[in-house]
Amino acid sequence: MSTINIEVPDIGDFSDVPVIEVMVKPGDRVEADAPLVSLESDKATMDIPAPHAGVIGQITVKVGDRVSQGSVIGTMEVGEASAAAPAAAPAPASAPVAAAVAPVAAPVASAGAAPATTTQSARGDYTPAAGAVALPSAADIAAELVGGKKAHASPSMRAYARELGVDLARVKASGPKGRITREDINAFVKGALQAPATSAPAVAGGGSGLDLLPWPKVDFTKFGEIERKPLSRIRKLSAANLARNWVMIPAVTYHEEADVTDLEAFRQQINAEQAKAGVKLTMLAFIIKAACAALKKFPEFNSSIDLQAEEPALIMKQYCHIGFAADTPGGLVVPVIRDADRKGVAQLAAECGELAAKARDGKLSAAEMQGACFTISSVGGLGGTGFAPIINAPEVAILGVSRTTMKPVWDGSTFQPRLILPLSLTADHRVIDGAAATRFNAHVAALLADMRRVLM
Ligand code: CAO
Repeated sequence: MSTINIEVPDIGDFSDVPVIEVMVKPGDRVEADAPLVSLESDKATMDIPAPHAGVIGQITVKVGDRVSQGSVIGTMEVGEASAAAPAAAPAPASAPVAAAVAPVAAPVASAGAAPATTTQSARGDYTPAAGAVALPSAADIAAELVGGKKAHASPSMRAYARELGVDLARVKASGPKGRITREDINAFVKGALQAPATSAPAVAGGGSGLDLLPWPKVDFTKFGEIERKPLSRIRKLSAANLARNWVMIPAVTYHEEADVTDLEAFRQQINAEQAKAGVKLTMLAFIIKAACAALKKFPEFNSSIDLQAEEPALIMKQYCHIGFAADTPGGLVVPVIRDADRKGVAQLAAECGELAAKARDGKLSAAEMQGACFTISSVGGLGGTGFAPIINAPEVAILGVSRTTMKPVWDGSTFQPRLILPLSLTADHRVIDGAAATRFNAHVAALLADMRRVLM
């Protein structure tokens, strides 16, 4: 064993740089390149790495001292072999992290591709060729720029945070000048682990979680008068479900048009004939009927994906329960019609009416909103030319229906006025490819154009 001086390596054009953090103490055993001390100039933050593996003898600098290349910051005990070899050429300081806002622009573009290096393996260099540089994550930078919060942390702390998937913008700093220390990150992780499972994800980035910005906090009273209204129970529940479904399902929406001229004429004729009997066939009931037939023909649309099982699988359902979105004063709910495939259009229309009324009165039971295989969201009574509905997980598709309009359709020799119903099918791309979705849509359109096909 021998004692060597720990010197500040080549730190580029910087000199007289203040020490902002001392990360080791006498007696600590460190690996080669482990960060010992952090420096921060007005342009950059950098770590001074251990030149060898060994035991720290003493640290002769403290926070606030200024150092330049060659300054001795302490001593360490190292093995004979390592002392003899490259002591004269200590590893360079780890990559500087831009402290000012402007130079951050370049790392934003490359941060996603930068390897998530641990502090121990980081052999920092000023040249990009070194590869393992401790760049801030996109989330760190974005949060700092957009949220106005600048996380003060050394490269090693950024690397440590990245290793744990911690968003530094959310960590409370306790170090000098508002710096984030290892203890701060540990405390944040501990807090996140102890938080209830329902709280927002505490960690982000690292390729596993969602590297999302924090929700903007705005004092709206600065801009004018406001009124604060509590969210209804339905809105709170559906907000959480919709947000999950929106971010977790790789969904694509496919648009189609159905010529419902003949169907609408038939519907009106039956309604006129049976008005006295109180029968009212609705467009929604016909669409449910057509959807059931299409689900039979394309069974993957009547499935759910089970990714939690040891062996991920598709659950193919042998039943056909259809949900339909109902607008209520409290918010959106989705009553479910059981075994819709076994019911006639009149019965479907009647059940839809009853369930929608119950929904509006807030009287739907939980069972009446469970078990749907496929959902239909019709805004046709209100308007719309097309929209992208959000899949109601664990279903794999949803059909959006907008308002029928009379359109000129070319029949080969002349334009004919035809009643056209816009269909918007959103499908989970993990289960349903674009070709299958388009076939499904086209089939539903063909059924609605001629409901006799449902019998086939
Ligand atoms: N195009 C044109 N008109 C349509 C239509 C369409 N696609 N669908 C229905 N209509 C007309 C009907 O003809 C009816 O008019 P008349 O009373 O003159 O006959 C009127 O709209 C109401 O139709 P309806 O009684 O058949 O009701 P519905 O089946 O359209 O709707 C329900 C029932 C529960 C779906 C509806 O009340 C509702 O809540 N819709 C909103 C759903 C929603 O919010 N979806 C979005 C969810 S995602 O945010």
